[in-house]
Amino acid sequence: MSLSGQGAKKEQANPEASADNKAEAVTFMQEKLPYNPSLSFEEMAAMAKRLRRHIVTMTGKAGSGHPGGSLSAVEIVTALFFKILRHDPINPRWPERDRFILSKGHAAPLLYAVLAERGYFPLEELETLRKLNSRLQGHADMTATPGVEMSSGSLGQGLSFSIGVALAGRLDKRDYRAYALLGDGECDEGQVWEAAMASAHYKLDNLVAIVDHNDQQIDGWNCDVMNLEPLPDKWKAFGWHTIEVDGHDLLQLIAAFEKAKQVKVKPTAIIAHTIKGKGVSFMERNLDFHGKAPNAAEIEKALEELK
Ligand SMILES: Cc1ncc(C[n+]2csc(CCOP(=O)(O)OP(=O)(O)O)c2C)c(N)n1
Ligand SMILES: [Mg+2]
Repeated sequence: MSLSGQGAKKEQANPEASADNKAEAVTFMQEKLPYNPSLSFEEMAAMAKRLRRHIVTMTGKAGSGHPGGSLSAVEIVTALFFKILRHDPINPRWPERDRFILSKGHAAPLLYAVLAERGYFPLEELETLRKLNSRLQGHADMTATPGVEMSSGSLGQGLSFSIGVALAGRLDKRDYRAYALLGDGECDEGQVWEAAMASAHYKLDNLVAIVDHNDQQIDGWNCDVMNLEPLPDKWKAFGWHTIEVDGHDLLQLIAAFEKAKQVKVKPTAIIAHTIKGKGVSFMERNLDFHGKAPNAAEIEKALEELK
């Protein structure tokens, strides 16, 4: 899809807002952004903490949103956006960019936090989460927000979308890679397994699926709602190269992403063992915070822990 095509569509929907947003974003980027920050391990760990603070404050300010499943995948996106992805915030639709597809779309606060920190739009915009006319709605909109590759939120679809992206790269003879982040509860969806089968069939070695395996979903533990185990064996049986990591260990994640680049003729699944609500003691493994924002006292306590 051409960039101009997308922009034109957006301008048709709301010409004024679109023009304003574009001007603001470009000015900001040109003035303030480093093109390619090369963070040390310590700086990446600090960045992960900053992302957690953003998730807490933006959902708190919005009074709604999904902190638990956003917090569990913080290290995954930190490793991707600050070490692995080939991308350019100044040119979000660069045809050669690697694609990050957030299939578990309710973790939009996480995506917005990392996009803002990486320079796709101003950090101050995070405060507009879920507000009228904001580009940062409860579930991301690829036609509105720079850096968003897919409008997601209806679970189960992101891997199928990523297959299209990966096949298009092959047809266009481009060497970009596609990374899809799925929830483990999301893997209850049959469409995930149709996509898993198709990815192996088409030998998509430019495709990586990361499963945020926090063992919980909207209202229960996976083992009670729908037993997924043995999850890594299932991906293997579907023809994927499969790697298990501690999903909060940046070094393990980076090593897994690098290993995936070497794997030929099959896609790679990274099963990242995580904790829902990670980093905030009273949110960890607490399903109340799957889809509920922290109140003022909780925000204060969380930010104290995330200093
Ligand atoms: C097709 C579809 N069904 C139901 C929902 C409602 N829903 C939102 S989040 C969620 C639970 C997802 O669990 P998981 O994938 O494990 O996410 P995480 O634990 O990372 O938050 C559900 C059922 C949805 N968004 N889409
Ligand atoms: Mg889960």
